[in-house]
Amino acid sequence: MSGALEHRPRRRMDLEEYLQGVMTGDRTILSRAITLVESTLASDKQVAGRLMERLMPYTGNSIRIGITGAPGVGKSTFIDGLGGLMTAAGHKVAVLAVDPSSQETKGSILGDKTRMQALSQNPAAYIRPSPSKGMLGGIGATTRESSLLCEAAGFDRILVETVGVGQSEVSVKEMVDFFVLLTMPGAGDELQGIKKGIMEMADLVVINKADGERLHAARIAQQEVVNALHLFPPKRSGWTPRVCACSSKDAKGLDQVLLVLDEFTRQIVVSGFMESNRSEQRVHWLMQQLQYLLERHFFEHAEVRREMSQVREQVRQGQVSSIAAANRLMELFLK
Ligand SMILES: Nc1nc2c(ncn2[C@@H]2O[C@H](COP(=O)(O)OP(=O)(O)OP(=O)(O)O)[C@@H](O)[C@H]2O)c(=O)[nH]1
Ligand SMILES: [Mg+2]
Repeated sequence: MSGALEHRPRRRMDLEEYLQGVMTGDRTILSRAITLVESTLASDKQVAGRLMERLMPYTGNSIRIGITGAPGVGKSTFIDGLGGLMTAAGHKVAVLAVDPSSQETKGSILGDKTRMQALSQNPAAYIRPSPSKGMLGGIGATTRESSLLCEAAGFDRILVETVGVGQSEVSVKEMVDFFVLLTMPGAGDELQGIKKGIMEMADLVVINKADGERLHAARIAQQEVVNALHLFPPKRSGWTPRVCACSSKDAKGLDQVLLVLDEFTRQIVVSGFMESNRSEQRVHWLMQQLQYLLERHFFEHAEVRREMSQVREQVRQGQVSSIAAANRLMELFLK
């Protein structure tokens, strides 16, 4: 059925078709539903909103896992291996790759598919690159909805890959249960600065590429990270972060990662953190959504749009202060 749909010119699907398709796990329709929630067209937004509303009761039955790390550290290869183990254990795996560079380098989406070679051929897996930069609402604004769609489609392991270079991992942290930081031997300087902030968020740090001549360095790196983690305050979840070493390329050590994930899940389900964390995340999502809507309505407001370029010019020339100008535009909006 999916093939037939793909080759026909795209006709608009109605809400019931989206619903049916997603709920029966039809991948083509799932993909179109994700495209729908990513759309910035007002008419699409409306259908997307109703679709999400109807599907919400069928979401939540998954473990959401965020995977971050510097470019090239091996995230996709890691997910390829880990996802394979998950499907072998009977799970259905959805991978959402949030790629901050995909706006500029269109090639990286293709790159990700090829780097997840096994998983992209796996009938129990679904891989979807997500736009991020340049999207209204910012990184991850639609990734959350995409992951809910995947849950409604029956995927019970959601893996979100994001490059740890800025804000994206913070947004991803806000939508997952379990947060993994991938690093590699010789990346010792990563313990400084921004990486430290990311490491503090991690439930698990994986030293990847622990193979070949990097094996020894991997052991050292592992100890360094263990030491670094001791310096952070205890987590709200009560979970003590772990450090694993693995070779995604040789599929070594990935089973250990799954064991840690299982232990983590058991612990946060029992303690109630899983539920309370998801509740907090829903509130966070509400606030994000409000910000997005306010911003959109503001910049689409007819009067604001009419005045905007002139006001910008006045500010540029130094005739009006930025604050006074912002206040004036806000008055127009609120009138
Ligand atoms: N030796 C070794 N190489 C690895 C391992 N995992 C990944 N690589 C290699 O590292 C390179 C980058 O791997 P990717 O999986 O694409 O890394 P990534 O973090 O997803 O990269 P971006 O998505 O571009 O940020 C590829 O050439 C992989 O073959 C590993 O465990 N050992
Ligand atoms: Mg990748």
